[in-house]
Amino acid sequence: MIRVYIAIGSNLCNPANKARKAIEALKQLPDTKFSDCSSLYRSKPMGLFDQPDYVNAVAAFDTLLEPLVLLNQIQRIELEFGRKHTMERWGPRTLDLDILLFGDLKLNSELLTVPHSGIKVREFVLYPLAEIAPDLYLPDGSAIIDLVAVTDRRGLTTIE
Ligand code: A4P
Ligand code: MG
Repeated sequence: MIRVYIAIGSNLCNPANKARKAIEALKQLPDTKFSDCSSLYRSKPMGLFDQPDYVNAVAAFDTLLEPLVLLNQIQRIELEFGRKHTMERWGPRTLDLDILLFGDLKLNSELLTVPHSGIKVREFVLYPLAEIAPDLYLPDGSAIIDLVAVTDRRGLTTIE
């Protein structure tokens, strides 16, 4: 089994509820065993500022799925949550699921980039990731705690 980390983001239509339901949907993935999930975090929008705050979280799983099959599965869940793929880049979204890490795999293809291109600079990814995997190293050797230490929270707060 390969350890994968998935980022969950939502900022429309009761995002905290969406995030919780997305985690439940991810737990149903075939050939995949849920391991852990971070708290839910409220974060300031990155990119376009004139949009609601986000709710973000990170979940950890062990999977037998191939990377592109996993991508396909999480895109199916996004669509089930009413995600419209015509949406503006960095604009508001009902549910965004991104593969942050797929074991130690480094891949840069048209369909899939892992580690996720934003992983090292997004506070709403690094803090929840460090919560569930404080000893984690990225495939390039950087320690998650070192990345967190140099990353501003930008108002990131945990949700009860
Ligand atoms: N793709 C490539 N690599 C991956 C990967 N590792 N995981 C491809 C998932 N997908 C990956 O994604 C576009 C294409 O990226 C997919 O078809 C897949 O083949 P998308 O989700 O359809 O488009 P998007 O959401 O507009 O792009 P992306 O890159 O997911 O958006 P971002 O960069 O994640 O920005 N602010 C806060 N506070 N919190 C957020 O969660 N999210 C965004 C979305 C903006 N601002 C935010 C947040
Ligand atoms: Mg995405």
